[in-house]
Amino acid sequence: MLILVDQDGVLADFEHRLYQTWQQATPTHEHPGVAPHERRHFYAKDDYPEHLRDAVQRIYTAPGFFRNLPPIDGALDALQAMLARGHDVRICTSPLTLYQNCVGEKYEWVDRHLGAEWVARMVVTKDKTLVHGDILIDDKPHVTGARTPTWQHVVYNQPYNQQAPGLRLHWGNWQEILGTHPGWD
Ligand code: DGP
Ligand code: MG
Repeated sequence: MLILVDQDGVLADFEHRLYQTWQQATPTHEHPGVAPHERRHFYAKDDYPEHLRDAVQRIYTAPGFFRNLPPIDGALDALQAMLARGHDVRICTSPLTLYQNCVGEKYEWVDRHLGAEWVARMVVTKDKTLVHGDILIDDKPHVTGARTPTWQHVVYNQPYNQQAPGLRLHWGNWQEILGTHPGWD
């Protein structure tokens, strides 16, 4: 199978780093920040009051934010295990429109945590429906674009996508969930 795996919120822990940076940078009497388990909207900004959204954006667009995201537990081992099982695995990620720091740092992140072989496996696009695949593992509840996708979206489980229907995968159950797919063996 050709398995597309999203980066932010699936491999790299955007949410914890954002919360941690907010807490370090902002006096808690103004706003304590939205803890990862309290996040309800896919876009972090939408979980904050309107007057604080620019401040949230400044955090994730700042130099070093994407470079320093911690890997989500189990994610890197899972990628290697999928590859070892004979699947073709690609990292399929959407850059911020404010791309200046995000794009290069996403590549740096993959190089640092997975190595050059995986840098060559990156597909960076705003529209994931234009990418072929059998499965897309992604934390976005509804992945849409210009075409009907060839892949089946398997939702990576996060507090902000609980409304999404269908199979829910995380790095503790991924073999079980993908094992139900006809192309797995
Ligand atoms: P992906 O994980 O490939 O679906 O990309 C989603 C991107 O959106 C990722 O870089 C994280 C980013 N993101 C998270 N919260 C916000 C937000 O509030 N506004 C914007 N523009 N992007 C956000
Ligand atoms: Mg994501």
